[in-house]
Formats: sequence, structure tokens, C-alpha cells
Amino acid sequence: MIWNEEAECMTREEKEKLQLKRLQEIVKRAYENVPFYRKRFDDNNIKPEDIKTMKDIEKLPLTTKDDLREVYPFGMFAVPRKEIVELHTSSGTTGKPTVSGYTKKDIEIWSEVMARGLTMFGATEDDIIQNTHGYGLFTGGFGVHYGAQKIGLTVIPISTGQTKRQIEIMKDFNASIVIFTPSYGLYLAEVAEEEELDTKELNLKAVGFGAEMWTEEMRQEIQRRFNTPAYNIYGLTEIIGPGVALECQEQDGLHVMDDHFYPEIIDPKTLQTLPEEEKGELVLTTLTRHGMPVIRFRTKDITSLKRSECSCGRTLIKMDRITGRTDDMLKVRGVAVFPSQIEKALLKIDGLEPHYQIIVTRPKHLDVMEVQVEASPELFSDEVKELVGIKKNIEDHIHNEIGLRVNVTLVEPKTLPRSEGKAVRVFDKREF
Ligand code: DLL
Repeated sequence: MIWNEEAECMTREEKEKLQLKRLQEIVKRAYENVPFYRKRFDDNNIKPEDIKTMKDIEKLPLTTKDDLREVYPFGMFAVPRKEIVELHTSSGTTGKPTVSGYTKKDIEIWSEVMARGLTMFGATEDDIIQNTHGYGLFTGGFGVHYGAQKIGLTVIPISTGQTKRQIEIMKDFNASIVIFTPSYGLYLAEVAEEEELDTKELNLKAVGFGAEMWTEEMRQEIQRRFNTPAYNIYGLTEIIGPGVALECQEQDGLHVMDDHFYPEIIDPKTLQTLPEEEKGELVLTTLTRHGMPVIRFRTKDITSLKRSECSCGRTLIKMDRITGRTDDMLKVRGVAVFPSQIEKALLKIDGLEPHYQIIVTRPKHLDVMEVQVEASPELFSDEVKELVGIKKNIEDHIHNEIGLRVNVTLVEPKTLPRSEGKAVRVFDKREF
């Protein structure tokens, strides 16, 4: 089944014509309604009329997460605030988060692209979908919800957590599709095993997973544990949330919804656009978003594009799964974390040395983050009781900054390795 054959199976000529028309419109809208873009374009001597072919997109300046943050909270909106009916924010960024605003029309687009994606997994209105993504400022919960309801699935909006209950509900309600982050999926499977519930006995026909990096081995493991195919969901808050690209049953790359989101790959150093099939940083332009047009957004995600014929019949361009980032962002339990946030939290506390290490592991499939910090000699000579209090205080400060609980270990002064070049602060020992 294809949700929207007209949109998903266009010829290349039809697609390019539509993309150009939409690009011209969105660039004009951004220029006329968003002071940030007007200034950026003026500074670069670009006028909307300069966009005559799709290739001309390369003339447009790139937009970064920092740019979005600078106009926090509503400076990117191209419509009066009252037309925005929903807000989401990116998780854990340094300083202010980035805000995403949606008009009613944008929510329809979001529902449409997620309906297409869930249909790729084989979902129909006969299915019951258990959505373990968090409902809130994170886009995961609502994005999946809107798509599922557009098709007419029965949604179990259970959100994250209550793992034992999740399994009970999955079984009792006879869920046929489950959505999770890959690490939460494996944790769910493990808790199910502990509860002596055989996940293979569940009546699943597909699982959808995304929001963080994974390897093919991890997919195999999820498929084995749940005895059903697992499909990739990609997206990001700044562009729309989940729904930018999803996998069809071929499981050979994600179809980018390129009539709504135009992808390019650039060399992150030279910023030059790279040809298809070459690996680089994904840059996305929203072609239809009304409330908040985003032009040439640098995702920092590493992938490549390929225009192969797909046996599913869709002509939406394909992208490889994300294999890395160009920055040091980590995703821990689905939440984006930058080492600089940890540093910021540590710097607020007296008696700590600016030497720390972040160690991320995945015992029993659940991400655990440990922060090792050097205490000053005075601190370290304090009583154990006080050290416990200090440890708790640091943990609270970090929690405040990133929204996640971490384990802090105070280590003796001068015990963490010093580096002569760029400090290696992060040890990500998870097996993706
Ligand atoms: O993670 C949106 C989402 C929710 C996608 C639910 C899929 C499912 P953010 O929190 O803004 O939005 O984080 C976006 O997460 O730039 C990638 O680095 C990473 N990411 C998202 N999906 C995938 C994926 C949501 N399928 C950032 N594979 C992105 C690898 C992913 N990384």
C-alpha cells in the first residue's frame, strides 16, 4: 500500500518542477516575513528572484542551530504568533533550545508525511499502534500520533517509561505496531524476558524505531527479539520532527519526503554541495512549511543520498541511515546532550577542577551516563558524608541542564588523563 501515490511516485521531472515552484515560494515567504532571512539574504546579495533552478539553492546561505537559537523563541516564525497552534523544542542543547512552531496546515503536513511513513511499514486502519515516544516538547510522541490518526489506526499513547506496564498493555491490547527508540526497544525486550513474557508471542507486524543512531546489528537484534521487521524513522525538531524520512519494506535506506523537505549533502568543511552517493552532512530545506520556513538547515548528521529505483514503487529519493555526526552531540536515552552542557553545569559548582570525562554505557540496553569529575584537594579531604552531598549537588546541576539523571563519580585530583591537543572527554562505549 502507498498512502499518497500521486506524491510518492512522481516522475523525476514532475518532482523537480514541483520542488522548484515550492522553493521559490518558500524563499519569497521567508524573505518577506522573517527579518532573520531578509538580513541574511541581503548580506549575501541574494534576492528571491535569483532562484531560477534547483541548483540555485546552493546560492542561499546555510542556517545553523545557533542561528535558530539567536532568534529564540519566536523569531523564525513567518506568520503572526496566533496562527501557530503548537510548539515543540529540541531536547538538551547548550543554552536555549530551538523552537519549532506549527500552524494548522503544518500539522496537516506532519500528519501526512508520518501517515506515508507508517503505511510504508504496512500500517492500515486495522492496526493498533503502541507509541512509546514521549508526548511533550519532544516531537516523537505527537509526530507518530498525528500520522497514525491520519490513517485511522488505534493509538495507545503510552509515552515512555512504566516498562512493565508497556509490556502488559502491548499484550492485553494486542498491539500490532510498536514505536520506540532502538535502545528503549531492547530494554523493553529485556524486561519482557524478565517478566517471562515471550515477545515472540506478541501479535506484532512491525516496529518503527528512530531518534538515535543504530547499526544494522542492532536492527537484527530488535527484529529477532520482537520477531517482526523493524523500520527506521528519521527526523529532527527544527525541520518537523519524525517524518522527514522513513524506511519502506525493502529496508534499504530511508525515503525522504522530498516534496516537503529538500535534501542536500555538503562537505562539512568546504560547505560545497556533494554529488549523490557521496557521504557528507545532510542539509534540509522545508519546501512547504508555513509557520516556520527553514532554509538550508545544517543537520550535522552524516549520510548520503541515492536515487535508485525502489521495488516499492516510490520515487522519493533515498538516504542512507545516519552513520555519525559532525559535532559532539550524543543522544542518551533519546535526549540530545552536548558535552559543553555538562561542562557548563560543572562550572557552576565551587571546588571542582575543570577536568572531567563522560562515559556512556548501555548495560542491559539502557543508556547510562557517568560523569567523572576531579575534586579539588580541599574537597577531596572532606568527610565521605560531605562528598556524598557534593556528588548529589553535581548530579542535580547536570540534571537541571540536560534533563537527564547521570551518575557522578568524584575522583582524586590529577587522576584524569591530560591531553596535549583536543581533550577527549567523551567515551561512548555503547554498541550501536
Ligand atoms: O529525534 C525526532 C524523532 C523522533 C525522530 C522520533 C525519529 C523518531 P530531535 O530530538 O530534534 O528530534 O533530534 C534530532 O536525532 O539530528 C539525529 O542526530 C538524531 N536522529 C533522529 N532520528 C534518527 C535516526 C528527533 N533514525 C537528531 N537515526 C537528528 C539516527 C537519528 N539518528
